[in-house]
This record gives sequence, structure tokens and C-alpha cells, in this order.
Amino acid sequence: MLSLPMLLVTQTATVQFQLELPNPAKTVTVAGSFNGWNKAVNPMTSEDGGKKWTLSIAVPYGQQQYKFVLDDATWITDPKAKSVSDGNGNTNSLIVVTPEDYRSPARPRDGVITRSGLLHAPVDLARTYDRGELTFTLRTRVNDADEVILLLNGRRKPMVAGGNDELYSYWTARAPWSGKQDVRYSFLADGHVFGGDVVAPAAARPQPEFKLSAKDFRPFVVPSWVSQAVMYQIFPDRFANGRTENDPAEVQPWSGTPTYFNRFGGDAVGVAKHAEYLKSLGVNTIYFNPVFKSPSNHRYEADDFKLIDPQFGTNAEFAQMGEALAKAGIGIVMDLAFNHTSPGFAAFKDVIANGEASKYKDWYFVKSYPVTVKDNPPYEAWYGFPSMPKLNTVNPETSRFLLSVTPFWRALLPNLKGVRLDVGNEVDPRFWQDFRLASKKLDQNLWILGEVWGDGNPWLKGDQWDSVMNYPFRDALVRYFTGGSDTIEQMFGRLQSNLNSYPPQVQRNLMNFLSTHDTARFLTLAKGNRTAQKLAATILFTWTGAPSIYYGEEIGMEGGVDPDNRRAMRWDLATNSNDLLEYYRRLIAIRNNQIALTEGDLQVLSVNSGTSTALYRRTYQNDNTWVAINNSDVTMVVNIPGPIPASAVDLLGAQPMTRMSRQTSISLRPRSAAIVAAPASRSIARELATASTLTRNSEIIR
Ligand SMILES: [Ca+2]
Ligand SMILES: [Ca+2]
Repeated sequence: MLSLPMLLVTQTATVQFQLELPNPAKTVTVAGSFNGWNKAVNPMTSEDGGKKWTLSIAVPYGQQQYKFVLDDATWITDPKAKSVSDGNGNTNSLIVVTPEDYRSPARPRDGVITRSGLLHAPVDLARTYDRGELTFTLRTRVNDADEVILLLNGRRKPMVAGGNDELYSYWTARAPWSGKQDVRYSFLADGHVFGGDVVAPAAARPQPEFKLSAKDFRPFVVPSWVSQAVMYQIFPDRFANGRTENDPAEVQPWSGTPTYFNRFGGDAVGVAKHAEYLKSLGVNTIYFNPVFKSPSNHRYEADDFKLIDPQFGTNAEFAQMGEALAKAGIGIVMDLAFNHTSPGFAAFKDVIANGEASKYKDWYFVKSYPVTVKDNPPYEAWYGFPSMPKLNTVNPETSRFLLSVTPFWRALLPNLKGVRLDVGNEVDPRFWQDFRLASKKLDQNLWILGEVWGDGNPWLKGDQWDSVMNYPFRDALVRYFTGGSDTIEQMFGRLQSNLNSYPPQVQRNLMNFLSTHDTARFLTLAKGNRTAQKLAATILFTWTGAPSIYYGEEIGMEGGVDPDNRRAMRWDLATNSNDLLEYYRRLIAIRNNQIALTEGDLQVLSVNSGTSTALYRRTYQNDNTWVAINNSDVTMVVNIPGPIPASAVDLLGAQPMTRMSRQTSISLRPRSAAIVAAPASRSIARELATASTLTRNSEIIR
């Protein structure tokens, strides 16, 4: 039996960086996606006094972006490398790092399997169990096999191709599981069987297997309402000014230009006044950036976690706003920035006043006394900003206080449905474990949404969060639709590998978006191209996960990176003659009416970079919804294979369809999309069926 230990496979390769400068530099470093864009960790060396620079380092496989940093200040691209847009208007250099055994070409059905391509993440039964089924995933080298079979407890199950990236293909299969019996399985690909930590010829006996014990199984359950959420993100100072009495003294005219520090007077009364607008848009969940009393306009450092900022309103006004939104069928997600406070927070003020004798000294990470607020502060602070001292969240007293914040607001706001955790990756995971237990005790359907910009899986194992803000989803759309270098195939590859990296219940729970308060607005990156935004929004509202609109996106607001992306809401654009608003309303209505779009599995059926077209399907039980995209300048025909319901039409653009015995052809106008389904498939019977599933699931909360 041929066998290779899985754990010996390295995941990095040595890369040599070289740079030749016309004029000498004192220092040159490399900063990139492989070192967190840290310009301090990878210095290059020069032997000719500063013109020729070299560096050899281990870099993880896959696509990596980087720049050279000259004299600690000037960032330049590598003149010898390919360049790529970073999605925010800048250009980086690109390398694709490949494993050694990729030197010989990959072919399906040649009886050869590239060892370094094979990866099966150990199955965590809690993460993979969803709606009575287990999901199995396998990674192979791209184009190494055209068929992969899951061998499960002696049965064969073909796996479904779930997308490619530069180096790998991803395969998935689902199988029913009772939750009680142990599981034995392996994978069959191009004449080889892969199980345990070995790869063997398919004929080898005994065959290698992975084994899982059912003994300690507990399901990872997330709030099931989130898949039906249509979210709307409000930056509180900029949405609507309902009361001028609470305006800050230096309030700007509503049409003014935002800076890092100025204020526009938006408030809770203003939001309440626009509840009807939000309802008519079709959204059912609002995510508010922080609203607690704070010295800054973004309020990400709180003076008081239990007091609404007086410029946004009183606690009573906030509760009244909650009531107005609840009447419009809208729930609330609040932003909790627990990583740090302002220096004006009571505990920190006490540390300043009483130094080492303060009973709050362990609430922070004080390095030396006396504590004063100054540059290079004598305490840990977010990004070293003295205005944001870092909280010690695992100090028992601090933890107890922070855990009392959600219940406090829930008592005021019965429609508080979730919390968003600011810089969630910087807070001690032990605190998030306690936070989950406390939150789920308060309400098992309270949604825990973490902020992390990359892979959220470390926090999504059942012991911390329910979901993450899905920035990689946005990146994929931005790269393709706003003039980046990606093809439509690359975009769908990125979207699918992002989706498939999460457990199925988490996939339906992801917060997807085109823009947030921390990014440039999509329309601005698309140079004002509304059609590009419409196509991207079509994917947003039909993809797996909860779509979120950054306020004003639906009316075509523009804005570059912070602070320009936080302009005051352009209410003058919110009219029925606004084509973008009308398009968003239609997309949202379709999503709200098609159960396959909220609950269904997703399968990409065809993507063609030559014609810039794509077709995918969402499927829930017997309901199907198809989404077709044409991003070319000419009319394109996209074929839906197999039968479709007799009543199915293009709900989005009423584009013509031709039914044939084996397929249905849609003629897509230039740069347009179609959403094909039978109208209003979300029947009352199914709603009830979903509701009873929710109840059953909610009985097994961990
Ligand atoms: Ca092969
Ligand atoms: Ca105001």
C-alpha cells in the first residue's frame, strides 16, 4: 500500500523577492497579504549600497499581494510582477505561490493525484450537522479529477464540484445522519482512495478511512430568522435629523462634507420618522453603528454602554424608535464595541484618579502609573490610540459588567434581535464563550455577528459567534464589477470558495454586503456605473446569506473611503423615479417572496468568461429559483437545463424565455439579470413548516 503521512505536507514555498532601484534607498521591506501588510517584519538586504535588494522567505500557497516599502515611507509595486486592484482604488503586486508537486501538469483520469492538493478538514460533527444531514468537503488540485466519490459507511455518493480558486477545486456531498451512529468514510478520486491520513490505490485492501464518534455530538444551532433577514445599516449621525434641539453646537449643514470629526445631527427621532420608508423598501432588520455616549462621531469608544448619546437621543427616545420600527416589522442589531472604551468611561476615570489603588485597575492593561492620556500611553490601547484604552474583558468584574449590557438594552427594546461585535478578532475568545452562553440564555434566537475581515471560522465552531460580516463576499464583487482584473469565472470561484468554507447553517447566516461604513461605497468604486451596482446587487439579494444595504446605497449615494463614505443621507434622491431605488425594492420583494432564495442550497450551473454570463440556482425542497447574469455589451442567451415550473417567469426584468423539451433559453439584454421562478413560492404551508423546524432546532441550543 502506498501511503503518505498527511501531516508532512507543507503549506508554504520559498519565494525570492528582488528589486532594483534607480536611486539608492536606506531600507526596503516587503509588506503583503502573507505578513498582514506589516512593513516591519520582512526587511530586504542590499549588498551594493542600496540599489539592488533581495529577500527569500516562506510564503503560503495561493494568490498573494504585496508591495515594497522604501525608507519606511514610500509604498511601490514590483515593476517585474503583475499588478492587481486591491478593491479600494489602489494597485498591488501579485504572485501566485504554487506547491512543488504542481510542476507536472494536472489531468483528470490519468490515474495520478497531486498529493499536496488533497485536503479534508477534520469534520466537526457540530459544525457540519444541519437539517438532519452531514456535509463532507474535499479539496483537490484544480483539474486533477473530474469526478470525486464519497464512500460513506459502505455507500457511494458522488460529490458536487463547488468552485475553484487559483490552486484548488472544492467538492461537497451531503448525507442524512441520525446523530447517533458513528461515521466511517473516505474519498475516491482518479483511481485513489483518501482516508485517515493516507492516500492509497483504489484497489488497496483494507481501504483507509476517516472515523468519527457520535458520542459527544451536540449541534451548532444559529438563529434561523437570519436567513430571512434583509438588513439595512445606519450610521447614526448621518441618516436623519429628527430633532434639532439635540444637535451638537458645531452641527454641519446636512449637505456638508464629512470629516473625521464633524457631526450632522442624525438621531433616533429621525430614524423613527423614516420607519415607513424602510418598510416600503422591504428591509426587516436594521444594524446600527454604535449609539452609546461617546466623544467621537462614530462612537466606537464608549463613555457609557448604558446611555444613548445625547446627540442621538435619550434612552426613552431610542426605545420609542424601537417601537416605531417594530410596528413596521423591523428588528434591531446593535453594535457593541467591547474591545476598548473612551478615557471618559467611569472605570478608566477611576484608574486615572486613583492609580494603583483604583478598584478598576484590572479592567485595563496598565503598564505603569500614574495613568494619563497621552501619546505612547502607559496602557494598552486600540492601535495605540490613547483615546481607546483596551478593556481586559476576562477580568471577572469587567466581564460581568459587559455581559449586563445586552440584557439592559433588550429590556428597553423587545425587538433587539442581534448584536454586532466590533473588532471581534481582537477580544479574548474566552470572553466570547461567556458572551455566547449569556446571550443564548437571554434569548436563544439572539444573533451574534462578529466583525472579522478574513476567515471567520475560528469563531464559528459553536462556542462563540453565529455569523461574521462577510468582507470576502464584497471583495469578490468589487474586483469583478468595478473594473478589477478578475474574470466572471474568478469572481464566482471566489464567491463559492468563500461560501463553502463555512458550515451550512452559518452560510445562511452570513452578513453579505456591497459596502459598509469601513469601505468606499460600491458605486464610487464602479465610477458611478449604476448598471454595475444593479448586477452586483442582484447577486447580493439572491446569494446565500443575509443581504445588507449600507444606508443610501439603494438611492445611489456615492463616497470614497472614510470619512467620505459617511455623507448624510440624500433624502432628495429617495423618490419613486429613482431607477436604483426601484430596482432594490424589486430585488427585495423577490427575495422576500421566494423561499429558495432565503433557505435554499446554492449551485452554480454555468459561468462563462468568454460571454461574461453566469447561471446559478437556489433550491429548497421542491422550490427552485434561477439567477442568470449577462455582463456583456450584447444580448446573450443563457440556458436553464432541465424542466422548470409552467408558471415560472423572469420576476426581475420580464425578459423573454423560450421553453424547449430539455432546457429553457432566456434572452438576456446587455448588462442585465433575470430571476426565474414561479411567482410567490413562499406559501403559508411552508412558512408554518419552517416555523416548526425553528422551534425544534431551538430546543437544542448549546
Ligand atoms: Ca489526475
Ligand atoms: Ca438632531
